[in-house]
Amino acid sequence: MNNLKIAIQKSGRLNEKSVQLLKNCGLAFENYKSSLITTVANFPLEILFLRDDDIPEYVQDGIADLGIVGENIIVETEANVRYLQRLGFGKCGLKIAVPTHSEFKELADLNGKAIATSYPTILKKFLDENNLSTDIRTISGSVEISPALELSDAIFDIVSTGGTLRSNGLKPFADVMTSEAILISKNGIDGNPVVRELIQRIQSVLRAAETKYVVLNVERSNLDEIIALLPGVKSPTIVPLAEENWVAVHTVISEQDFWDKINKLKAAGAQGIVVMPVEKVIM
Ligand code: PRT
Ligand code: ZN
Repeated sequence: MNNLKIAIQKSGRLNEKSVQLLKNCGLAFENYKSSLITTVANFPLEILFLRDDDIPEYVQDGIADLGIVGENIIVETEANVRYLQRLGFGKCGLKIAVPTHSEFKELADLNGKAIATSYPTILKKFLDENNLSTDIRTISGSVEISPALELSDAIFDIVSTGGTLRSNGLKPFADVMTSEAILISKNGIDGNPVVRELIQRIQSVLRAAETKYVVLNVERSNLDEIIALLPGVKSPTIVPLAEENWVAVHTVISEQDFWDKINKLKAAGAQGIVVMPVEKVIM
């Protein structure tokens, strides 16, 4: 049987995190900078390195079985693929932006205007849903300079920090969609044991990323209060310390829970709090 193939971005914003995710899943591979395809040494998988724009269609057509790509590209290409797992990186918004000092106030002000974008399909759907008759100018790059060149009145593009908009004299006007990297597959391979194993590994890595291992010291008399504060933990490990009547509490909690509870833990007598990263969480 041929190995499965997963397509990831060859270079660009999603490349490094995609590679890191697969490596954190215990997959051993190298030479990925110079080749188009590489074989994983310890798992029945090959990795294809492609331009992100090609990934959804390659997966739809079965040239790759799996892919990691931004949701914006999946929606724009209208590829018929399955969403297996949201991956939590490559997060961004797709927004309509207008010149900072322009008169645009409400969506209807876009009627009769021109918007430059590299995402005409997503934009057209949004304009149609809002009954707007706006001219779409499809361009492949440097969308953000088109209003200054009087090629359009507004733009529709990816925004992350907003810095690019600001430095081009633009401001966000309408939020159209949010996006993040997604693990996709072609149809009909859900039951494949290799796919199931890979999804399980990815999920354990994702859970670990939001989980912390916390150790704290507390006097025995305060222990019940501390345990009551630790959310969702069935049985933290309690270890006696050399100093009489003191114990160390070891537990695993989400980073968010930790920040929510830290002050209460200190008020309840927790001392010497140490927080450590977790590598995998198997459920
Ligand atoms: O070569 P290839 O075709 O594979 O890559 P690419 O150049 O088309 O894409 P790349 O690597 O730039 O982005 C890959 C994916 O990352 C995108 O499809 C999105 O899903 C995701 N992503 C997340 C982003 C951003 N954040 C992002 N900020 N993609 C692009 N940007 C650009 C944006 O277009 C704008 O020019 O960054 C600029 C805005 O950033 P801020 O922070 O100034 O707002
Ligand atoms: Zn691209």
